[in-house]
Amino acid sequence: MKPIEFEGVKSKNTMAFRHYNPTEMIQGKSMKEHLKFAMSYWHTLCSGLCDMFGEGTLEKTYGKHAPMDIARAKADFGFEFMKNLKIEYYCFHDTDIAPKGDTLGETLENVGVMVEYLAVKQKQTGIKLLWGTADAFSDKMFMAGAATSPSADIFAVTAAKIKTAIDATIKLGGTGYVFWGGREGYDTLLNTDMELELNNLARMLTMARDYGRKAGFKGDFFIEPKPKEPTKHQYDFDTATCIGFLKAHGLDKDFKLNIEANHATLAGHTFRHEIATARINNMLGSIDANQGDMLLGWDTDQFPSDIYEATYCMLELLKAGGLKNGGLNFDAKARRQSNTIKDLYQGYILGMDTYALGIKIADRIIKDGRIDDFVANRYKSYKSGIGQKIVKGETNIEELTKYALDIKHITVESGKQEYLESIINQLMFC
Ligand code: XUL
Ligand code: CO
Repeated sequence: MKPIEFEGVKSKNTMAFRHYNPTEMIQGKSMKEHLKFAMSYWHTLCSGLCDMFGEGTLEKTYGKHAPMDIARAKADFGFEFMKNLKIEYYCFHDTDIAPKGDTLGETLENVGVMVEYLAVKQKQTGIKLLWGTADAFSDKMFMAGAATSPSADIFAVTAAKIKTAIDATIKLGGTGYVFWGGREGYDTLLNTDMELELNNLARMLTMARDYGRKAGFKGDFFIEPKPKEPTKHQYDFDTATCIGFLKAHGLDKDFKLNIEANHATLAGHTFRHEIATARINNMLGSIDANQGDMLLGWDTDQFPSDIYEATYCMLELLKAGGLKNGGLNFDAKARRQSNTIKDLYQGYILGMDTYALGIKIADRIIKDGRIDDFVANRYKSYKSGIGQKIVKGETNIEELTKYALDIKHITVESGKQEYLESIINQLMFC
């Protein structure tokens, strides 16, 4: 496979970048610094593209038979794949990189062996770990949750897996550690002590944070919200819920959000809403870049192709001043019928170009200034007079009542949504 090159917008080659030009400068930083693309180990190197109704359609054993040989071959393929795509980061679960052993001890040992192997690969290629995580959802022992399991033994096993994954993240220089509470939720309150489960979840996050800091982890812990699937009701429902939970348990200084596009839509929000909620709370951490299908009610994890979504995401990121310890991880898989390695390359190229075009348009929107000016002007009544007093906390309900009684004419101006949308289209298709 030849490395994928930037050929520019005139190119019709779907095995080349038309927009992603790593060294192109936007607002004083190169595209690759802004975007920090990452490969998801699980979808890219492990998933055989099976679905609930059928087996996999793409073989992912890399011509090997013994589990540890497959694990090493997987890593070899992955690093070659990232090099070819100019992707400088990756993300993994413990279970992605190493096979399960006969005992928990053996499983964790396998992780340790593969961490050494990955460290060498990183050194050889300059590719870095963005974030690590523990899979505490796929094994059947987690059927009723991990940190929120009714079994204290499962809580302990979860702790052991998280400790090992934090150690792996530190060893490999990862700048983030993710918690996605896949089964941290419930299907029915008839069998659930929600109060104990939520407190146990906080206990686990607190222990993990304390251990990580003690062991020298300087990066961010991330929570990845998702409202449902696999459980009916997941505790980390959306960004606002997670922020409330983190603040209630004193975890908001160490934790930020890892926001996934498809999870946002499952929660009934736009992707931009979730990112903006994290941004205004100073808790925007990282992005899982993918998209869902509006006609399917589950997490389809498709490669992002929606330029509007990518543009609004990049607009928020630019406003937030970028992602410090996070990046754009393609938590995305090719469709089941797209079952060749070439499809996988084309999926990544599509996703990377979508975001590269998105940041170019976001930059145009900011430079054009009409949208920002409109919003600033819409709230101008808070810049002086009574509005300024409200914002500065210099008034009270009695003074406001007196003021309101003296108002002669009230005008609420048009919100001009159509005007604003036409500006977006002008800037998008120029
Ligand atoms: C599942 C999901 C996970 C997390 C990491 O929907 O998004 O892959 O990103 O556990
Ligand atoms: Co994800």
